[in-house]
Amino acid sequence: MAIEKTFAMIKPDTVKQGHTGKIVDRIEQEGFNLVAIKKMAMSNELAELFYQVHQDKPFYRELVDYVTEAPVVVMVLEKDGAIAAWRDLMGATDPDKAAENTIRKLYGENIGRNATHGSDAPATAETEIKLIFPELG
Ligand code: DAT
Ligand code: MG
Repeated sequence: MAIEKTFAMIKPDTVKQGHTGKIVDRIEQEGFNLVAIKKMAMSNELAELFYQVHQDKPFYRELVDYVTEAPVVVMVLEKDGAIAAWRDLMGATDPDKAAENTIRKLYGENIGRNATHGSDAPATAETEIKLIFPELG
């Protein structure tokens, strides 16, 4: 496997509930290098761009409203096969279907409010990192 970077986000309700430290601890335990981390408020414009691929989905507006309701914690994670590794650690999109002890199983409320985000492919990871961490460019 190759060393990869992925983009990770802890969504607003999960941040508000005080789960950030536990999630970051878990990320480090799993051997990811925490390349960058910051807490930020996503503007409506940024959230719309970030979720552009879902703009025709029925849940698009709900998704944009969710990630803009309070600050998020965003990260760049690095590891061998980081993209799949972070998605594995998060668990399935629907927390009810996520494996035991995955982050979405532990902290997700439902398929819409599912605690965290992770890039799904190398091209997406690059786009998301550039959009949210322009200062790393
Ligand atoms: P993932 O975040 O696992 O990559 P996705 O890219 O298919 O999942 O969807 C992006 C987000 O949209 C997901 O994290 C939560 C929301 N979402 C997906 N499917 C949904 C649905 N059926 N109803 C409501 N929200 C949904
Ligand atoms: Mg996705």
